[in-house]
Amino acid sequence: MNEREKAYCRIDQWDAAGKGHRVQKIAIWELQSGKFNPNLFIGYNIIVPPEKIDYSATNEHSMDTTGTYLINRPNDIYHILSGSTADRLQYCIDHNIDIINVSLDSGGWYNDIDTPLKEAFIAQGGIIVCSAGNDGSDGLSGLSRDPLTISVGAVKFVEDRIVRESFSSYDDRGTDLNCMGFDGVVPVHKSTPVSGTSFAAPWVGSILAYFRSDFIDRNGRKPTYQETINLIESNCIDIETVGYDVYSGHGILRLPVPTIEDEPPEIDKLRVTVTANSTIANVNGTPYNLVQAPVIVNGRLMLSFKDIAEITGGTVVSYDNETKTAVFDIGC
Ligand SMILES: [Ca+2]
Ligand SMILES: [Ca+2]
Repeated sequence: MNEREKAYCRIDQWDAAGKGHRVQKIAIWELQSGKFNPNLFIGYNIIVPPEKIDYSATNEHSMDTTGTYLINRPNDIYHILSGSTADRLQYCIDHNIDIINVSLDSGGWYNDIDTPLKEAFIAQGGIIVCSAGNDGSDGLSGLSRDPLTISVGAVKFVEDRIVRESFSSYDDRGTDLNCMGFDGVVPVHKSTPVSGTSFAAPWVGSILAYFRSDFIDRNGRKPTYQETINLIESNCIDIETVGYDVYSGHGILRLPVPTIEDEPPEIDKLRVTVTANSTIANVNGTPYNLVQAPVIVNGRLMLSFKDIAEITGGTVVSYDNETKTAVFDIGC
């Protein structure tokens, strides 16, 4: 199981070619009451807030969503979100999250999402992937209907054919549904398939992680929202009626065949100039405001750890004043 879907989407070819393997940060956004048993995912990079951990949970939606990502993207970092919608978006902005996955429940639960924070997340290159819903006929709702989210319906293999799942909600406005992903796949922590657009969304999100990782290798930066949309539109296999349609959007998202000329070009070096006692630095020709002016110690120019982390695209996650320990996420 899963091999056929991976082969169809050319994930096996990209893995063999070593393409798209730059680590992406993926946030799993589910209901606050969702449980998570991290013991089912030992060896993977999963960050779970303490209030979400429930060791008795064995079959919860957030774990199936995460386990579906791990089929294709075992080396990415997964953040299980909690708190208010504003808390979650701020967390994703602060931690430079690449992809937010909303599989439970896109329809109706998150209508109160904070619009300026959502736009700030998208403006820094983040993408929100949503399940279309399993109502079958009444159109997308909630976050899935949001024009800025990537809304995903479900297809599956039936013998040698790919068919749309009859429960997969379609798009009564003709503008919201972006593409289709596979459900009926087996998450890494289970032995039976999971079905629903909840698991088609992580399938598409994991393919977007390959695309986005490869884009960063080529361009030295994250793709913008529009560049991600362009990647989706130019890499979907059209199904149902010709062209965009309300049942399947642009079609099934699939990676292109990797070719020799896909060798990533060398990324430009980061050139940083700093001056003692000045908070103005120069990063690749552009003025940059430092948190703290560099000072000369024993004849050497010392730049603060926080500034080094942030110039290279990272963020300082925490600092323990007692043990003098800093934790930072390195950027791309
Ligand atoms: Ca949408
Ligand atoms: Ca079509």
